[in-house]
Amino acid sequence: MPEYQLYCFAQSGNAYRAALMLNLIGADWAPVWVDFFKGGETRTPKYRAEVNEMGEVPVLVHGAKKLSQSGVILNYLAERSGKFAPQGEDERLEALRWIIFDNQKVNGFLGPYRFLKNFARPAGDPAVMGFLKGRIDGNLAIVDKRLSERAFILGERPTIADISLCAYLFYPAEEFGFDIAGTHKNIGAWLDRIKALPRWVHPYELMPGYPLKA
Ligand SMILES: N[C@@H](CCC(=O)N[C@@H](CS)C(=O)NCC(=O)O)C(=O)O
Repeated sequence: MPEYQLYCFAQSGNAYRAALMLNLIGADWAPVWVDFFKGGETRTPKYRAEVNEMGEVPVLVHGAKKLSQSGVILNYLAERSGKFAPQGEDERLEALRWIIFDNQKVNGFLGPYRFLKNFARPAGDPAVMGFLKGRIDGNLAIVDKRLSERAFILGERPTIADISLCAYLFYPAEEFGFDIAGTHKNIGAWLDRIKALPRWVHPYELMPGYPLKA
């Protein structure tokens, strides 16, 4: 049995953060596929009782520990492995600041936007999509500006803040209907730097469940 198990599915950028971290640190891990789309597994009483009361992926199992919230998982793995870890109090707080900003305002809007455009039937109401797109544009501009002055979110080396923020950004542009890397040159160059890290793998290859079965 691998040391870590990760409840996840290929289309989840939130889960990708944890899967990517596990891979980048060279952990011994295996995915546990969650049937989110067809089976509605995260909404079942069984999942909520046995896996995660919040009804979400990712969930990381490590021995007796069961952790959810990708930010918590990233912190746990960084502390255990010493890899991609912020150093010292100032960096730890700075990483946490960007992870919360990401969860709420960057991928926190991108995830639902992509879901409503690409997976939901009927697709999202135009007024809702317009609201989300406005928030996405404003917040991606903040990240792009940050990356105009440094190679990675905290400075010259990658940390868990980068692994959090890239959550949805490697998925195909067609799934959003706009090309983030193409229109934000600093984000594009930063994604290339993350892609160049040893053991980087695309979300659709790293986690099970792609393509979706009809
Ligand atoms: N802030 C959470 C977000 C997790 C999340 O929303 N995961 C989605 C999948 S991408 C989910 O499981 N949603 C189930 C639901 O909301 O019913 C994290 O970073 O782990």
